[in-house]
Amino acid sequence: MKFDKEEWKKKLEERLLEKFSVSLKDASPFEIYRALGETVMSFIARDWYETKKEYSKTKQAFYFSSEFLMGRALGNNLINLGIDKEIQEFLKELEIDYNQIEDEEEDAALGNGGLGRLAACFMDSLATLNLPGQGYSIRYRNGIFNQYLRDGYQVEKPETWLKYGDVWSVMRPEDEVIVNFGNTSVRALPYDMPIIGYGTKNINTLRLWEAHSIVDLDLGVFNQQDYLHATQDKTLAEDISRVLYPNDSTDEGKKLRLRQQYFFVSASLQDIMKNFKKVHGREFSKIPEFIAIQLNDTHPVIAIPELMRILVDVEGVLWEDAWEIVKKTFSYTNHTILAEALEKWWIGLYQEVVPRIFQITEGIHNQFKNELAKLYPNDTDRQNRMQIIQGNMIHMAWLAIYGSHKVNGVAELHTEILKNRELKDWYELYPEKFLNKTNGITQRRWLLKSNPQLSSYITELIGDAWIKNLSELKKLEQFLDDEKVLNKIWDIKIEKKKELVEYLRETQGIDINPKSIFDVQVKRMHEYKRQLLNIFQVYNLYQQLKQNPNMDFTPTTYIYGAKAAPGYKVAKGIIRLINDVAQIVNGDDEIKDKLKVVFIENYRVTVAEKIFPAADISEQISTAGKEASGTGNMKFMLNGAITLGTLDGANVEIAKEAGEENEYIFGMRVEDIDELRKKGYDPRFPYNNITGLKQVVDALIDGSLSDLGSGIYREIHSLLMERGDQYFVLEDFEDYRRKQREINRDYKNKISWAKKMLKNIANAGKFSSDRTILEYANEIWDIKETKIK
Ligand code: GPQ
Repeated sequence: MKFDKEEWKKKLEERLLEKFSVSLKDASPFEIYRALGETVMSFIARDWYETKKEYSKTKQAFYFSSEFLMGRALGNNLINLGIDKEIQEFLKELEIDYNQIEDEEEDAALGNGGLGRLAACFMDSLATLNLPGQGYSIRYRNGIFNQYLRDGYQVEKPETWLKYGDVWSVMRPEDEVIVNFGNTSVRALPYDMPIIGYGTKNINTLRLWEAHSIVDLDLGVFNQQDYLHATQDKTLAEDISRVLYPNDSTDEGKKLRLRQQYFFVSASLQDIMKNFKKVHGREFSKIPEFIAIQLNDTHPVIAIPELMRILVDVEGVLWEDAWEIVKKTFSYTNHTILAEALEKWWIGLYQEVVPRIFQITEGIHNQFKNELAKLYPNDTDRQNRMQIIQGNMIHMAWLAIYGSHKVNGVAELHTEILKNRELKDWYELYPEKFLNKTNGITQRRWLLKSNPQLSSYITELIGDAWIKNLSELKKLEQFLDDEKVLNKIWDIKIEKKKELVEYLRETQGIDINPKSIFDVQVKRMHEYKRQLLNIFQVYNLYQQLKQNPNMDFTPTTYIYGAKAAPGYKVAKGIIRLINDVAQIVNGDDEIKDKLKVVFIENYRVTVAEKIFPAADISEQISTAGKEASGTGNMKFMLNGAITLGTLDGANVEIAKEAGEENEYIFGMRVEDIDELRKKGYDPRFPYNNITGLKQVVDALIDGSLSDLGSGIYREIHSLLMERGDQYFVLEDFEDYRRKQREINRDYKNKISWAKKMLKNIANAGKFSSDRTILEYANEIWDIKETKIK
């Protein structure tokens, strides 16, 4: 976009006056933020409209996801429009601090973690690649909770991003639809967020539905007798879009959750069908030629019976014809093999919430049951394993696979595990449905925006084509032996570390040495991610440094950031444990210049943008086979952090791209775990035989550490020692500690370390979400570039 300073100034002044009756000179940061946002919205309005018009003529992909973890929009939008520097300069001339303006924006935190952030990165890539793709979800009034620490324990407070409204959404009352549940109906009111592509005029859309009571429509209901009942009804309806479920990779099976899922899926399908009919009339057999719908994990899978309902009940299409359409329209992404995440609904609840959808689901189930009986007449075990309804439960993943033409995992290893293990029966039945789509991240937010220093330097070295084509980074390999370049990327890292130090001093009052190694683990708190292994190593290190004060040691800062699901006691206990160790270590005068432990409160997208560029070590230490992909690992790599990780998820591909010698890979692999399981794993073996391990584990119960009486440390101790240590924390401890020592030595050699950094950056090209999205576009959705002029 061309930037005309006078025009912007005029528009901004007009907005401030019209909206807040204030002059530019007297406006508060909030007012300026708002006016800036509205000015951006007014400038993009025409392109947004044009994009919609063009897309309606072609095949479009719709990304159905219960989560979109967008973060802030202002900075990203300005960058993608190519006017960020100009705006910053312009504000500076007016003596306005851009950072202060930016800080007025709340994160749009409509997601828990990786799955939601992936959806957000995909939106950026779709728009940048001029691809007709749109997101659909819920406009939760409260996103993921804000986390505070009290006595080292997590406390949750509601998140309220819509407190003052949202400048980046446009309400579209003309597109409102009614969603019918068994006994009630609710209004679904859409809000559209523009998704601005980088360096293009295309502006895609994320449509979020807000739930309202139908009584708002019909004031006649508010007669005297019915008043109380009517307000009750209103609350019930509005509850649907009130709050994001705060569980990451676990299923709660709650009624409100099912209502949320059906609500947004039904509204989205009605919307899609309305637009389809405007262009194609009743030629429903053409639906798969113009519509592709991606089901982001099982959460939106109820879309399969819902589209059947719309086609059969509303449009009068024959069941058999409708089923053919459905199968060609949907595809499904699996994001986990954790059993506790695979959604299953109790039929009683499902029937109560969506009775007609239950009948249709039963119809699909019976149809498939008959197919199975013909396919495997002599294998009733297999028939039973694959039933969509088993006992009293509806298996949403099974429904998804049966009703989709493509099923994908999110990293090579993950897809292989699905094919050979979790979904083996299904892969044998439908080998042609299965494919891999390794996740990716957008380099616009995760390098260009979050690390302007490294971005400019890369551009200085190889030009700026990497912004749209990340494999360009490979050209950096020509500088692997150039000490000037190596020194410079080291210096940039130090600069980013200093910025993080400053931020943590201001927000949490902590003092950190920017020359120490920044060893970082940021992600949701979960046993399988093994933050416990990390903190055990730190505690062991602390004991060693106490015993041996002259030990050769490079000062290290261990940094953590993680939210725990509010009902997940063990995860909350581990947060307390980290803070407990932090207090001991940081409070020890003999140690505090060597070792520091920091827990960053309320980890979220905006803080992540400060953390990734400042990290030296990227902790990716999940139990092999458990992390489907990971995407934080890619953000670290792109910013020159070295992976300390197991061969799990996309770590495998990261090590392959950068060379295993440029990462610190440790621990059991998937096959080793299988073997050990077969042999019988006894955690008492490492506990008794690995030096120092016993002291660490026992510290949980011998009074060295304190959970302040909650009993959670004893619980963790028992999970390890009496209940089999199912994530192999003790088994992997020794190898992990060995790699930590190696890192500590290697870091001293600045040039060889910087070379590793550069190797990682240069080989991060594969992990752009642009690559991922192009694969989805070509191999699953069959959508084509549709560029706006
Ligand atoms: N993931 Cl099933 C989530 O963030 N939430 C979920 O509910 C499920 C998966 C993650 C997964 O754990 C990561 O390994 C992936 O990188 C991420 O999805 C995106 O695929």
